[in-house]
Amino acid sequence: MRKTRLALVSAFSVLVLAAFADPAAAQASASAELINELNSKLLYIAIPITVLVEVILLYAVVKFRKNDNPLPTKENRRLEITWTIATAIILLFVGVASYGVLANENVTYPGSDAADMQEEPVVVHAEAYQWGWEMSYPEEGNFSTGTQIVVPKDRPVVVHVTSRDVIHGFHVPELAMKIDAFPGQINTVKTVPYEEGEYQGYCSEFCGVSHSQMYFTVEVVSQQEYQNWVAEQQNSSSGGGNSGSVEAPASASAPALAQ
Ligand SMILES: [Cu+2]
Repeated sequence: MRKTRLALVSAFSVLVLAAFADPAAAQASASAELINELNSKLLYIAIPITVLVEVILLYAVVKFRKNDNPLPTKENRRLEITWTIATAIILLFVGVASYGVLANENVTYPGSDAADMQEEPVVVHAEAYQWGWEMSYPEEGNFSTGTQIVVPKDRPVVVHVTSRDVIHGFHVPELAMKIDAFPGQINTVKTVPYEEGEYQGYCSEFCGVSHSQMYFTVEVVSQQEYQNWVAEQQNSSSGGGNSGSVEAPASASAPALAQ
């Protein structure tokens, strides 16, 4: 019995330590930071509760395994009040913590009027169609870049997402950006990218035979690189060219599946 208890206590301690020792990895965007932090917070609550329930269960199974004459539990008002209040406090914490994240404009964008951004955002228009994407920059001369989005680091980015035909989905998992693309409607998603790099995006709503080829890329670059890129795009679009001259569009690097 002592050994079992010792084993359970050590297992519990290891779990708790592992949960807290997990280093807060650098997050790719403001949205990813909010969502991943909430996830960890909820995990810190869920792990002790899970362990506690399992310990009580195992204890009861072992302790009463040879009980031939089981008696019903007596009413214990104090215990009932305790677990009711404890549960209420935990649920309240979960609710408040989740609402705080859900109400953040980097998770649920409230619309252009409600958003109070300190810095002028980069605006990207993303139009989905069967089967591809047409990205454009309406506030930079409306040039199109095919399946390529380029945005500067540490500046708000607003993506207006719509569809030409059926329902698609705009999803960039690493930046924690996801929103449906509806025909005849514009849905907006916002974030602030923190880490330079190339992020894979794709359609998250099954939309037909070539759904799996609806890739796009989000490239996060420095402010200076972004300015240069915009100037280059504006020059090439006024000269008759159109799309992504910096690098090949995502569809070229994505696995080419037979149509
Ligand atoms: Cu699609």
